Amino acid sequence: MAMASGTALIYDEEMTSHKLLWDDPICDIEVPERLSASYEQLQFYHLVERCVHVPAREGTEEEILLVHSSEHLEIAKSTQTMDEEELKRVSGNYDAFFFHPNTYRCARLAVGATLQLVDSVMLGKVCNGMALVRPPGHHSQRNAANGFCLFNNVAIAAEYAKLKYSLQRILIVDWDVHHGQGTQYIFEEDPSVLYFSWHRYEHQEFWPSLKESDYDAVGLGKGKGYNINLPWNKVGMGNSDYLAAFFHVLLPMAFEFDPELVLVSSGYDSGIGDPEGQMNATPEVFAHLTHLLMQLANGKLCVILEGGYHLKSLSESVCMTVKALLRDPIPQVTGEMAPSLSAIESIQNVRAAHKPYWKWLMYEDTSFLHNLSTESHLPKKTNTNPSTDHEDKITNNNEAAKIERFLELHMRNILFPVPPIRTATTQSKASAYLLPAPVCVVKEMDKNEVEALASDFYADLVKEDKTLHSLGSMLAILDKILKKEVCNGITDSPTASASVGVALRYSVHFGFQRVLCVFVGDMQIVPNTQDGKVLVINICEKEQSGTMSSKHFISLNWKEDADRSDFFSAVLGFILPVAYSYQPDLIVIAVGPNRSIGISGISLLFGLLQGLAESRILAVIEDTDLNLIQNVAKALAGASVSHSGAYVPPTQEKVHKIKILKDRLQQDWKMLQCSVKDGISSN
Ligand code: X5A
Ligand code: ZN
Repeated sequence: MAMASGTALIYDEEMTSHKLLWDDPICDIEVPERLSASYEQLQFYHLVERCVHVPAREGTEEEILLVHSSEHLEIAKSTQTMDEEELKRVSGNYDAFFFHPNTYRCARLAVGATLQLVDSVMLGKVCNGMALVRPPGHHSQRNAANGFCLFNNVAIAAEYAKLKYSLQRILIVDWDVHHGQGTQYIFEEDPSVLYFSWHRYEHQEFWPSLKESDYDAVGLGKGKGYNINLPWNKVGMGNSDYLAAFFHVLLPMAFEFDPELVLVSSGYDSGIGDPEGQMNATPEVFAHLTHLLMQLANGKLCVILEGGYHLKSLSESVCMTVKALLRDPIPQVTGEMAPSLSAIESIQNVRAAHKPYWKWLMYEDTSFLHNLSTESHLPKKTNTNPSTDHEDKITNNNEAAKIERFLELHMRNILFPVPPIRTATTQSKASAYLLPAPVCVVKEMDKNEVEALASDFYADLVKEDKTLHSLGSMLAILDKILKKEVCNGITDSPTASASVGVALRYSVHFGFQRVLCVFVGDMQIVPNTQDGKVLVINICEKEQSGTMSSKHFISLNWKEDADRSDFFSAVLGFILPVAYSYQPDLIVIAVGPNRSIGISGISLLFGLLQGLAESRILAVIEDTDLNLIQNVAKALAGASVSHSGAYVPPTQEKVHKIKILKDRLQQDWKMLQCSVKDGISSN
């Protein structure tokens, strides 16, 4: 089957007909405008027309019964002909749910829309996609509606995909701010579905206030280890907390699990401004979360709407998600890149709870940490100055309007035009024609142009004519990246380190403040004189002498055995956190000879790092291995790369090496932090 491309979008206006018919201060946030506002914002950014429109359909009774009891189905069905009084009475049987005469029809459309998305992805009609649905699903249980949810759309989709496509491993990522306890109950004994949820918890104070939402609920029976709960014990979690959760909990597990399909229970009540979540994450972080998940399951990713109650925050976050699905370069994530102490505590605890079940955690020194920075033993704050519901509503509305204005400005600040060309190379090499089709060939600079542009930068570096010659290709591509005519590019050079040295000087001279430079293989690295403006990560086999090592020069001695790819854990647990801490505005990756890292590791590195620096990556290759060059070009051009089976957990020795580096660097590169044991003060 040809490599699937394209992004599906499913939206059916009929799902806006489900609405609350009476006064209910708990349910009145789940409004039809959640759907229409999201869709209108997608139209505003011209994202709708770039997606493949897939129609919704009704889920069949048989499909609903994959997860739910026939009693539950029959009750739901019976509400279609009820009058308001009866609807209110039936709704009262559940915790936070309302029926409308068209609710049953909408819920069946929500199920069907989700299954249409799964079919489109599994049949290769598209690579990924998003379904905008109402009512949401993740609180719904076998026999009960709950928390605005009637049928569990995502859980039904997982059972459906297992059955119809014989899938053996499905990952569900639930980034809604509430715990999808419904989904947890449905799969808690099922090792074929890995369920990850983070959620506002506040030591069980926050709805649904369940003991089983805590980090120690790891699954039951055969499903032990396949339920991951990351409880947030404080409000105000932000971009770096969410990214840290991905780096240090979800992603290593997900790569070890190696799913064949990823489903996202995509609630945006975990975003800034949401009245339920009270969190701080800004819309662009959802583009990053999406991008990170796109590296799994050969890119097969289905995003299904759950919660999200601040209309502006919701709709901008939906747009950022779809932008990432479409493989547009994504905005840099804003804010201080350091997880909060409370987030680190939660991350540490869930890692400790899962240590028995995951090979990658085997040698990590994880230990539980209880209530170090929390006041959980104090009684819940009582309202000393009681204000009326009415006053509360006014304060909340003011707050919501403030966030709305903030987001209007924020999005204008971070969004940028997408360069017309994605990946560039030059004709310098016969192999150019062997590169994948979307790579665009640009003209290299001649000797005079090179001299005029960069003679100040290479005099001491370029000792050989062949190096000078290769600069014509490198500079042509770099220049187009800097001028935002292309996103990324690939060039070969007989002396990559000298070429990279010139590239770094040229970029800094051009005005770039933070260039991340990754060397893979044995290379004579040009000393970094651009203090702080370049961060070098050197992945080599040879042990480097300690003299060069500093916060801006990190040497990672890593050698894979012939058939191993244990480099994955270094990328996820070390390189990625350092890169996100640094927030580069350009990335240069040099791949040289004697590289001890396999092609799948290198592809993963390119895939993941594209989430940074607005996707500005220059690849300089000093290796004539055509397979390598093609794979790097493919990754840069945005093809999803299969890492299936490539993940191998690291040895004790490797884990120890990373730990030493982490301990040394986590004060400087704070996204490395995943435990509070040493080096972090607890205030
Ligand atoms: C889907 C979702 C929230 C229910 C909150 C009830 N439900 N207090 O976000
Ligand atoms: Zn929610």
